[in-house]
Amino acid sequence: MKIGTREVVLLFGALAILFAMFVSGIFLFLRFVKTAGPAIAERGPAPASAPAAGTQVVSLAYVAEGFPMGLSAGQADRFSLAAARPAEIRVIPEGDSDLQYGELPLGGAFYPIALGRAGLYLDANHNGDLTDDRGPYANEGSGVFATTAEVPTASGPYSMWFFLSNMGGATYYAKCHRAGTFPFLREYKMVLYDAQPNGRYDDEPLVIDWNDNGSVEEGESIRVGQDFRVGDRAFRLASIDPAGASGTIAYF
Ligand SMILES: [Ca+2]
Ligand SMILES: [Ca+2]
Ligand SMILES: [Ca+2]
Repeated sequence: MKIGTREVVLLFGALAILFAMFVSGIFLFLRFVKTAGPAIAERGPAPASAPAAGTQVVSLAYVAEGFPMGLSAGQADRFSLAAARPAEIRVIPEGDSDLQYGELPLGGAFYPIALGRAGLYLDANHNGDLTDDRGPYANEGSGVFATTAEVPTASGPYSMWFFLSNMGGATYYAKCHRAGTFPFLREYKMVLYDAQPNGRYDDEPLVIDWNDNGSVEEGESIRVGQDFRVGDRAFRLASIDPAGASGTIAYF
C-alpha cells in the first residue's frame, strides 16, 4: 500500500490532537491539585487556645486557713462523748484520767478522741495510745471547749475548728480548703471547701471565680456531672477526688 502525502498529513494531525489533549489533561490535573491544597490545610490542627476534646486533671493544693470566696461553713453531724473508756484505748495521759471519749468522723474514718482538763487528745495514728500523737489541743474558745486541730488523715492534713455544741455532743467545721487554677484562655481561681464537713470533697461544688472578684456568685459553683461553658467551648466537671487533691474536667 502506498502512503501518500495526504495520509502523512492526516497521521501527524491526529498525533498533534492526541498530544494537545494529553498536555491539557496534565494542566487540568495540576490545576485540580493546586485548588485542593488549601482545603486540606484548613482542616489542620485547631488553634492553641482551643484544646482538643479530652480530659484534663487540675490540681488543688491544701490551704490550712481562710474562708475562700466568702463561703460559709456548715457544722459536721454532732457525735457524742462518754465517760466509758473504749476497749481500744490502752494508754491515757497521766494526771488527766477524767476523760470523755468519742470518735471523730472524718473522710470515711473514725479517729478516737478524748477530752480532758489539758484539752483534746486525738489518737491520729490509731494505736490506742493517746500520748504519742500531736496535742493535747488546749481550749481556745470562749465557751465550754473549742480548739483548732489539724488531723493528719491518710490523704493529707485537715484543719478543723472542733467544739462542744450547745445542742450537746461535739462537732466541727473545716478551717482548711483546697485551691488551684483552671487554665483556659487565662487562669481562673478555683477553690474547694468542705462546707458539709465530713472530710470529703467529692460531695462539694468546685467554685471557679469567673469574674475574678474573690466571691462566689451564681454560675460559679459547679457540681460533679455539671456542664459549663467558657467562651464557645463546653466543659463538664467529670469528677472530684474525695480527698480534694484534684478535679477532672472533660473538654468537648
Ligand atoms: Ca496514738
Ligand atoms: Ca463534704
Ligand atoms: Ca466571682
